[in-house]
Amino acid sequence: MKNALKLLTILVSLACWTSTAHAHTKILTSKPANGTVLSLPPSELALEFASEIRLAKVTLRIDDGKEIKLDLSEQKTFRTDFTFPIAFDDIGIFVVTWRGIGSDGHIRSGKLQFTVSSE
Ligand SMILES: [Cu+2]
Repeated sequence: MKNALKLLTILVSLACWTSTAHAHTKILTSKPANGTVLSLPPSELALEFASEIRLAKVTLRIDDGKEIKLDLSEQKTFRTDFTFPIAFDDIGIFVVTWRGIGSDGHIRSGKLQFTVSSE
């Protein structure tokens, strides 16, 4: 009985420890930042994650129209920083969608958007 209580105490404290220590990989900052309105299209997209992630797919969709898959070939390893050149000059709403596997093995995905407006 005493041992069972001891085990329970260990399990409870372990559960608390893992829940506070565990944080899923998420975006820390991006350039352009989420929600930004720009007057000129950016020349690159930079993503910085809070912990290492191996991205599997990053797409850029413009005004619900054309969707561009960004080239990850040089950035296939686990890392926190990713940079993609953007070589087109559309205006409108840009939606970036990313998906990858965090360093804790969990599949993570997210979205951010920015606007390029001529006004
Ligand atoms: Cu996780």
